[in-house]
Amino acid sequence: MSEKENELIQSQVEHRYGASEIQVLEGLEAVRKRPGMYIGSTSSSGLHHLVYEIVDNAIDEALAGHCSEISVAIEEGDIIRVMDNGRGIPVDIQQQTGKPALEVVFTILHAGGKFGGGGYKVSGGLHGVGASVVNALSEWLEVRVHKEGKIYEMRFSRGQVTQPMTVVGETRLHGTEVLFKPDPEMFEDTEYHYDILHTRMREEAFLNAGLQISTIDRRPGREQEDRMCYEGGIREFVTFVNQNKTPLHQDVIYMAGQREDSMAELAMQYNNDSYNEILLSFANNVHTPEGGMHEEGFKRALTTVMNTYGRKMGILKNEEKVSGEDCREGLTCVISVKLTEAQFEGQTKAKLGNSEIRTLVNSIVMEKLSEYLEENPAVGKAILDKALTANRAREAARRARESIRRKTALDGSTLPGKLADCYERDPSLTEIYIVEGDSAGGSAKQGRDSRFQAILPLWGKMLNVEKARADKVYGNDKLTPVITALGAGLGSEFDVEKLRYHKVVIMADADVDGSHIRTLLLTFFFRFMRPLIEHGYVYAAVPPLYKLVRGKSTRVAFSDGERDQISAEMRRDNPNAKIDISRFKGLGEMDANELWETTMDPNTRTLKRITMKDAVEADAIFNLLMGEKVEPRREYIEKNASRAINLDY
Ligand code: 1YM
Repeated sequence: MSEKENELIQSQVEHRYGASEIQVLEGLEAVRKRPGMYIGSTSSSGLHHLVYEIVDNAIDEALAGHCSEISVAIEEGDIIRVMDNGRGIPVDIQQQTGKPALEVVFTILHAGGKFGGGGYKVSGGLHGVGASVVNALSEWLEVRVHKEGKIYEMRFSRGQVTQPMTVVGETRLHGTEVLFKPDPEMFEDTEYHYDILHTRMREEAFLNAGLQISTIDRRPGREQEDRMCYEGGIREFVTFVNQNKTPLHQDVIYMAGQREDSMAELAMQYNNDSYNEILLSFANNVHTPEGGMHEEGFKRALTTVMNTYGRKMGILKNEEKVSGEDCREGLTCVISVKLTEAQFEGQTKAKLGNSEIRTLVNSIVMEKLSEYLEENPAVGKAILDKALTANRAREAARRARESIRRKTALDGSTLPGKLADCYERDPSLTEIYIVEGDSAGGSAKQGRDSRFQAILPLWGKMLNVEKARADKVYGNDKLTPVITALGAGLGSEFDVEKLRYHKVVIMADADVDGSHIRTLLLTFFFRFMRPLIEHGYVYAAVPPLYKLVRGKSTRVAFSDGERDQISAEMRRDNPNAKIDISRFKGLGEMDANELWETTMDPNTRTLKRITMKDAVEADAIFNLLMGEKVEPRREYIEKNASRAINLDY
């Protein structure tokens, strides 16, 4: 039976159209020629993107109501296995091409869900190009489909079919399994980071209420597993973000609505001990850190509802008003919208442009939030009181700023004494390295190219930004040099046009202290100079971890994997050659030359651009480290003590 069927499939496969074959080759060739165009980059972020592309198809299947479980595993050798319990990718022969749909999905660009389907297609994907791109960039890929009693299997190598679709067994299950090994010829690094996949999958689980997503690391010595399923969806997302904070009210406020083909849901909760605003927005499950129409609709409605309610309840007197910023102080809010044709705009295509969504979100919040506040007057009063306090503090901060400005301390006319500035004046060409510790600062000053690189050493513990209101930050002697050196002010008066450098590089050791300094600075930028991060001006320097010396030749490695690879390369002509491998203990240990070559020379260094997501995470870690809750802090420190190096937060 199955043999006959295989023969049938085989004969149909053999009777391929030359033209479609050529189209496949050209398509996949294009992907291999310019991988960055399809997956953003060939660095670690592109490598992880491959997984999201495959998972997106499984999530679409869940959105269509046919799949309840997805698992993502890293197997030995950094091979990825994604499984779902959906209907299984169609295996029938497609008329236009004469090939099984399964083959088309994995070999033709932009094939995902565009045919044979129908139904509600909300795949957002920044690069939403799907399975064929992953296939083209994999050394090999295997797919198995459990469907209608049979297991169908197909294999590929670098996008080319190596085993046509074959029935390999019988089954009572249904679903799709994809196994692939990213092509080392295509990626700078092929090591997967469990934490990156886990964080992303957790986000997907929050955004798809009730969907169970598991992540598993099966690499020897690093085994771990997380199972995530949130019946409460984005409500639980808010609870998760606020876990180390003290809420102002118990309930997470939830609102949802739909119009025509679009739907929107929001969850929000205010915190008592935080002045910070965290607004996480998503369109078709894609994070939109640059905001857009859904955020605009929310912000406008929130301000209107609060002022109307405040006046009605007599909390706001006469001409008193609260501003949008006042209304969002201490707020954590998640907005998720789904729409058929999402338009992504902005510098990093991370901003939602569809204006109909602004109207939808606005009307949901106007109606549902007013209703909630009417029904829960105690919560309503607490929120309005908080906004009023914010308003008064902002007013006090403004007065404090004015008085300081009169003393010209913060307007950039007096630069900090520790700053070694550069000669170039055009900010788009200059960089500032904020360096932890005086000794590393010394090496950096000697090693830099002073034409365009400025160095600012920082030392000692910084202040607890979370507890400091805007009016206190100004006087702090650790942060003032950063504010003055950047020259763009802070808070609502931060003016990116005045910024003196368009690359702000945080250079700290790859250890616990270094990670604290990074967390502190990122949290500070996130809270008081947010446009700096939104414009992509903040970077983390990535210093090497190892130095390898063989005779006169010296190389450095940035990860354990790279260390092993380089050491093998250095031994290629003589397997017994002696290679001296040492670990850099800190930046302070490198001389000026080493620091320049490994960490500062634009031609050879690695810089990690900090995204809003990194900053939000730094902010969460900061709360954990500085907040009042002892237990989560102890857990975090215990969990991280064993692996002091974590540049991926
Ligand atoms: C582990 C990855 O790809 N699951 C998956 C993909 C599809 C379907 C089900 C599916 C879709 C449809 C009908 C439809 C895809 N099908 C296609 C195409 N998991 C994974 N599960 N039946 C099954 O969209 O109508 C592309 S993806 F195009 F062939 F329909």
